[in-house]
Amino acid sequence: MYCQQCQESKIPACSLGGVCGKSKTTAAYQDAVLYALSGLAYRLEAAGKTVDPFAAEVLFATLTNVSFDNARFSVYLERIIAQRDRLPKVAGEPAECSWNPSSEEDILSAKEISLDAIENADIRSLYSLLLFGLKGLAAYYSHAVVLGKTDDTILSFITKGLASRSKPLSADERTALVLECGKVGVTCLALLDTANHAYGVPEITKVNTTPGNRPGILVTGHDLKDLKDLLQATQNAGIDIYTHGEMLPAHAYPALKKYPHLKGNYGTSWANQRAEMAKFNGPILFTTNCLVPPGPEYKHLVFTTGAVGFPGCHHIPDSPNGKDFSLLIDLARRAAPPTDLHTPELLTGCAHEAVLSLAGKVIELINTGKIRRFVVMAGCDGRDPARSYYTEFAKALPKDTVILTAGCAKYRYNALDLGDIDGIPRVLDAGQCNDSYSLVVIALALADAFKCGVNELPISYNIAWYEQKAVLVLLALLSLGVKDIMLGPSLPTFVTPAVLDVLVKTFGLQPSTTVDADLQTLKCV
Ligand code: FSO
Ligand code: SF4
Repeated sequence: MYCQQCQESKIPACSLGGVCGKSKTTAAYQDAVLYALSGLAYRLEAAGKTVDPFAAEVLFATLTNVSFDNARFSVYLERIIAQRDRLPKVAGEPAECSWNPSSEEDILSAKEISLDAIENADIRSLYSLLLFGLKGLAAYYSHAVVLGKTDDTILSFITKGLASRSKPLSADERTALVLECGKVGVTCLALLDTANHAYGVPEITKVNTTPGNRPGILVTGHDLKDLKDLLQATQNAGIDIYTHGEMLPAHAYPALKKYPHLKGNYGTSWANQRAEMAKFNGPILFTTNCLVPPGPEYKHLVFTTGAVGFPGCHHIPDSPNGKDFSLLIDLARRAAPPTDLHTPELLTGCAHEAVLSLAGKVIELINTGKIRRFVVMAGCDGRDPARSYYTEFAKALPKDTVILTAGCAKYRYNALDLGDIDGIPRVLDAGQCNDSYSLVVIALALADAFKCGVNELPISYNIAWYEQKAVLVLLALLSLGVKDIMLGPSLPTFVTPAVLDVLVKTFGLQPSTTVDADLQTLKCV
């Protein structure tokens, strides 16, 4: 096992099991499907074809905290190999085009499928950066596909990226692929933004966090369609639906907030789920990451769907007639109401349309000096105690600064009462990490209004990363020319000193340090 893909990676890699709970066997299955996908992509590229959305689902399943289900990885692997073997062989093709394990032992003993089989550390680092960006891209693309939006140029790039694994490319060529991944990432985030409008334009919305006295179902992850379908299936069922973690921004969509039994949000970020979910009392639906191996108090209440999987938990598969939530609903009917966690009301829905409808006022506040700076504090939350830095940073920001956020990073400061500036909230939550595009649209609109480049704006970036969607968002920002991004709470272990040097020299990427020093560096004080 050699996994470095998330911020919790041991140094240099998780090798005996993951901090995330991933076993050596699951890690081997994930390596196996990724290796086989590269072989499939190589043959598809040679035939002038692209991977299909199934490949995006497989990539999504290998993202941190999505699937721990070896049986499903085994089914994925068979399907990838069958697809690959129907394609013509290519002269001089790499070993991944013909790898065909016949047992779990074959998978566990295959050294060549692991990323550390790529001997040159810098080439491995650049391919890792690309592969992890591709995982984020595939996750966002899968969300868009579910809502009926597709784009073949994205599948074409996923094919090109996966096929590059064993090609004799130079470091410069691999760097170019990484940057191209960011560019395609912007296209994909824009596609997803359009797709999410299936539920209307997000509105700035206050979200209740006090549970009612009926039993409920807790919905976590990022898949808005699963939530919508469940809301539809539970009308008049005598139960309430609650959002958790990255599902909080769902309350801002007109087509979702119209359901009176969408009762509120329960709990905070994914990192606190074991303590919080044990108190929910009713069933929990995981539509995407982040899934933490559940504790015995509530494991029997955990349902997964989409790419998510955990052995021993009930999985609700896709179906042409719609997903069957009946078991989940039956269980909810017999549950006790959620235990009150006594968390404050939250604000969400500050996506680009809502913020830009206030653009006149925002520009006036900037011109009069009442807003001195915006700080983009988007990204992920996590278990690392060092992440209390983000709470302290938010608290220490002067009162004439505004935080722009998206993703679960916001849970480090969205319950603080940071007030407003002449009615503009000091924490503007654009939504999920899936909605990071909103922050780009806001920045580009301000650059347009002030007739300057995006780096001349009074905006600083202090991004928190955890998993591979954040890698894609970072690459997307770099591809748009955003400079001097600060990244924390620690730099990826998969980035070698030489690769980091390129990122520092070309983009001014910098690690976060201490609150006081970073407030200065980011021109916040
Ligand atoms: Fe968070 Fe997890 Fe949205 Fe990530 S729930 S950490 S970037 O998977 O997806 O922000
Ligand atoms: Fe370790 Fe993160 Fe990989 Fe899990 S996903 S095995 S915590 S590097």
